Amino acid sequence: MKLQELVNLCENQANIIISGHINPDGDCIGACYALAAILHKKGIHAKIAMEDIPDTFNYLVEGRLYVEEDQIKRSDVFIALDCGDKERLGPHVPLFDQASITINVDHHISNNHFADYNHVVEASSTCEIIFEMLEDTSLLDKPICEALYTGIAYDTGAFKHCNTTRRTYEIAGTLIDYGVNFNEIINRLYYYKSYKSFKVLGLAIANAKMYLDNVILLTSLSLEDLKRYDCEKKDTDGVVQMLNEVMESSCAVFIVQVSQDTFKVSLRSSSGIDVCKVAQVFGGGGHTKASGCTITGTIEQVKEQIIEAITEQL
Ligand SMILES: [Mn+2]
Repeated sequence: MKLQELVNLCENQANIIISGHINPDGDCIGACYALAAILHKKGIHAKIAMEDIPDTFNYLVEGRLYVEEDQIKRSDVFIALDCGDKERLGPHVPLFDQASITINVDHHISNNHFADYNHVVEASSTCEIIFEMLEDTSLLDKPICEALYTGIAYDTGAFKHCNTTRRTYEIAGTLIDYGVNFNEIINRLYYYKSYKSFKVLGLAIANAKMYLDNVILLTSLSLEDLKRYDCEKKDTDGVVQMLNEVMESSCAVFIVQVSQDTFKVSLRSSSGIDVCKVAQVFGGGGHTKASGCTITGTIEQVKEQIIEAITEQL
């Protein structure tokens, strides 16, 4: 799908909504902001429906097109970005169902083509796909490039995951030509952290244990652990990446408690283990080397089930 096809679908429609997955990440947020700004330049005024955006991405939100959730009442066209299935739209599912035209632009291999128009492509990130949808680069400006760069840098782990291609670097090069402060963005995405999240990371590392003869490195944080450092789930970003840096293990598992009986599980693989398949066992999804899911039960049950699902692959 090229940008013009998307523009044609949006033309003469009153309520155009751009949205992404629950717990929006750098790629999801970057893609939504970039596409909204690009469409704006084409005379299409879309609104972004998104949950609370983590503070890390404040630099993208300031002065950009953004509408408070409760101001969005109707949708005629719904564009889902970086979202593998309809359920991942979370609170925005009703807006999706209401739309007469639905569009799905995504790079998750688990994507189940849930919209009327599905542009699902193998790429580093949804932001990379959006860049490729442009017929030419004349619509780009610094804020759009910052948003696209954020998504690409985020989903490639600052250009180190194996989803990074020659093309990814070429696109990043074009974005840098527009004055993107790549050094500051990568620091914000991957290195700057608050003192409290630094401390909670330390606890997660201290709790980490090997399972299955060094196949899995697993750690967890309970609500109590989070409370101890005045942290929320969002302050634990980066824990699973840190685990994945340990050389001896093949996959990293981070479990964080989000309510009494609900746990969010993040998985990373540095081997042949397909963690997307593991997440799918529990209704989650993602990529072969990075995925996530939500499981209910006790922490011990969650650990056991995840270890069992990984064992299936050995
Ligand atoms: Mn993505």
